[in-house]
Amino acid sequence: MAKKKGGDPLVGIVMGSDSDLPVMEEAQRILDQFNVTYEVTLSSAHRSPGRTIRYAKSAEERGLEVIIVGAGAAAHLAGVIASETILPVIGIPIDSSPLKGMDSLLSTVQMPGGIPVATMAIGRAGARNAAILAVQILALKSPQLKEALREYKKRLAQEVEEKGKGIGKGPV
Ligand code: RP5
Repeated sequence: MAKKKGGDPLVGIVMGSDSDLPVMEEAQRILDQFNVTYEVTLSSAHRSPGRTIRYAKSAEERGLEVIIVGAGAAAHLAGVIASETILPVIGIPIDSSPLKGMDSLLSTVQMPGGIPVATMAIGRAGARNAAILAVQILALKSPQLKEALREYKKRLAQEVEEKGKGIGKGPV
């Protein structure tokens, strides 16, 4: 069912189509940076509903702690998975349709009350942030991940300082 990366996976990454992979690889890249283990699964709420439900129902007992879901167009995948698990589900709207992700943004973020999906930005930035949010959730019980997140934020700030030097002299 799934491709596993680095031991027992803590994060499940699910996407609705192999065409979503280039965006979802950004989430994998960030989890790799933090040495967080994950598995990657292809399943569609529409084309393979049975497989999707089996995935969601078994996620917790298989040891996953967070699920990241990317889907495009009329994107029901994150909501369907969230309906069958108590694990936190982070949704990434994929810009794969003629509406450039506005359709998937609305169908992922506008969950009716009772079944939350933590919805990120459309596309690659959303995939990146989904992975960081997953690490933040895991960090609640991991001092190492907390420290790694602090370092990550420091690096982001340093990059701005460095890039700022190339732009010109500012007040700070
Ligand atoms: C969604 O439909 C997938 O998540 C994908 O973003 C979109 C298009 O899928 P393909 O037709 O490229 O397989 O279910």
